[in-house]
Amino acid sequence: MTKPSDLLADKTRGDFPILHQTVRGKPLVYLDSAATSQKPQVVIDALVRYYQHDNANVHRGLHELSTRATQAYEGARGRVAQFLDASTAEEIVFTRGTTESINLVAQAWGRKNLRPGDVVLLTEMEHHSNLVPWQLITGQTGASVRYVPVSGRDGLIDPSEVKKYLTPDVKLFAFTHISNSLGTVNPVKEFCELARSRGIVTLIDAAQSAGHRPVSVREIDCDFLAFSGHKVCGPTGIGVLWGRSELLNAMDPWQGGGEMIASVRYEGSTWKPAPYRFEAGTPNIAGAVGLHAALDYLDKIGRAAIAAHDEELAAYAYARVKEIPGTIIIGPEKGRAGLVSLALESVHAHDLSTFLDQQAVAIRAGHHCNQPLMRRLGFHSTARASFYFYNTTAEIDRFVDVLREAVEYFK
Ligand code: 7TS
Repeated sequence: MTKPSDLLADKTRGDFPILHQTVRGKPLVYLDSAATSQKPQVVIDALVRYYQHDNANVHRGLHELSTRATQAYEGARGRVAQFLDASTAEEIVFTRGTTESINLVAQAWGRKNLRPGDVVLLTEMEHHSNLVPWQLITGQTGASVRYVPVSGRDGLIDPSEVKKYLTPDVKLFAFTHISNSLGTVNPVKEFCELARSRGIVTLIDAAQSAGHRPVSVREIDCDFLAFSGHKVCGPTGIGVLWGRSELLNAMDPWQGGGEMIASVRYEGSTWKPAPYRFEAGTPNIAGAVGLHAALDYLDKIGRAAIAAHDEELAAYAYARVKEIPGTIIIGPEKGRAGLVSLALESVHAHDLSTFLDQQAVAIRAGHHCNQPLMRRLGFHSTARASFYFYNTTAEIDRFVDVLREAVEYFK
């Protein structure tokens, strides 16, 4: 097995203070970036600078600090639009994260457009956050949810299956770009084309993809796309919903409050246009500032280079883990995103992650908010190592060595 180049990690690791620590006396090996990425110093600095110099509320005051805060917040919106290759900043709604973005569409779009007998189509590999919001809104509207099946433990979705499931009663098709437990990269452009030709609205969960590969909403030609700041080197508590202007402006607000209204009378109110009608109350201004810095940082590295690094590390990890007798890896062998989920015949995933943690190797164990998928594949839980551009081949080697020790220990 040829070892991947560590060029990108060598270039960037110095930017992440958190990675340079020992845990229980051993150097930290952080392999949990699918849960949340670490933050480079430039992002931490941007947050501190904002609070030290510019902090004020947005869109309301006419004083200098409020003007600066508003400019920073709206500047971040423009930066996100550029990041996603969107046509205007008005298509960017700031939310708390992917979960809130999807709930927003489920509630605001769903309430207006779903009727008894309608179907929301999902896939079997969706994260709970692209599943439960649809169960809620279909329960409220009398519509129902259907799932395009996953092929099996190789974790693929066949576009011809998608075609079969895109029946005339389907009003919206929501699916993940990259599966957080399988590492599958779905052909999103093809899925959107199939839906569009049938007049079906599409939503892409880009939580695992936006910071890991170039994502252009124009090229993919979807209707909605959601991602989280904290998985793209940004702060927690800030996320994005991108939506086509005409769809956003046809939706009613889902939360009411300050700053989202055009006018309020005791008898009733009218709304601002999108995106403001969806941003009730004081937003996460510092989060948007931090996200702006994160996107600048990522694009300096280059998302195509990040994708190549992810894929190389994943292929290397896959091959090395497979050498260990008794391991079952779920998800595709080729073209996988930067993660490897595995189950061991002899060791429970939680025991495994505790054992790894004793050696300062941080992974995630559990159902990964994919309970129905785990059940469908015949597991309660798996252990997942996930990678980003700052991870090295040596870290994967360390992970595999400790994994082997665990197998011996629990024998
Ligand atoms: N969609 C996918 C595909 C995800 O992986 C996650 C988070 C979400 C949505 C939700 O994102 P949030 O930022 O709103 O929470 N995934 C994981 C994970 O794999 N481990 O921890 C969180």
